[in-house]
Amino acid sequence: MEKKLNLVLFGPPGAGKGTQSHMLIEKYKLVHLSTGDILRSEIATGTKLGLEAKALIDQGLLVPDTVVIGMIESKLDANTDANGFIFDGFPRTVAQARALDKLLTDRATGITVMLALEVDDEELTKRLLSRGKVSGRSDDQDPAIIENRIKEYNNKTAPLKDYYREQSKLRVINGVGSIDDIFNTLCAAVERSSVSVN
Ligand code: B4P
Repeated sequence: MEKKLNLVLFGPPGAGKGTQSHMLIEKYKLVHLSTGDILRSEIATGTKLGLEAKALIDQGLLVPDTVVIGMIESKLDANTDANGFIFDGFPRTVAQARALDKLLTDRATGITVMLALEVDDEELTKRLLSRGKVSGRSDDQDPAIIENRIKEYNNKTAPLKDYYREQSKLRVINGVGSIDDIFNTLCAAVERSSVSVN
């Protein structure tokens, strides 16, 4: 198997996935694949996919699996020379995780580790509402939509921890504290995991 570093950055909405991804890609020279960012760019350019995604995102619901899996596949194929990838906000369902495993196996690689940021609901709501004041993101402004996003996470996404635990790839990281301290903990987990696979 090719020795790429492929990280899944996992956690509830507002756990810090985007924040930490930007620091991790710089340190490990990885390609950042954020399904949330790709969807927001489709919305900004007003594509058909973007319009369909907006209707769901604005209710705090997940976009269909087939849509996000297709987006990830084309990004993998556009970056075949990458040292590895950070999957930020993907996978979010068991179907997405299975599809990702297949896409990577077909390309002679696999997930190195899944880093799961844990943050309590009260702190998540506080962070998202505060980002909503500056980002203009419609899904960050209304406490009822944020509650739906957390519910979607608990129902459809949290079970993925078991999926990666069964593969011995789950690392749980406390996502409350300073951004730099959390980053250092993530890097230590990445380094332990990449030694064990190489
Ligand atoms: P995403 O774009 O993935 O984003 P997110 O869950 O909102 O946030 P993230 O965890 O990245 O938070 P951030 O670092 O920015 O998803 C948006 C929507 O797109 C989803 O609800 C869904 O509808 C759709 N979607 C995306 N991917 C999908 C998929 N695979 N399948 C189906 N649908 C999909 O941090 C949040 C805030 O906290 C920031 O303001 C940050 O500054 C702050 N913060 C970060 N770390 C902190 C810390 N340690 N202390 C204090 N504040 C901190």
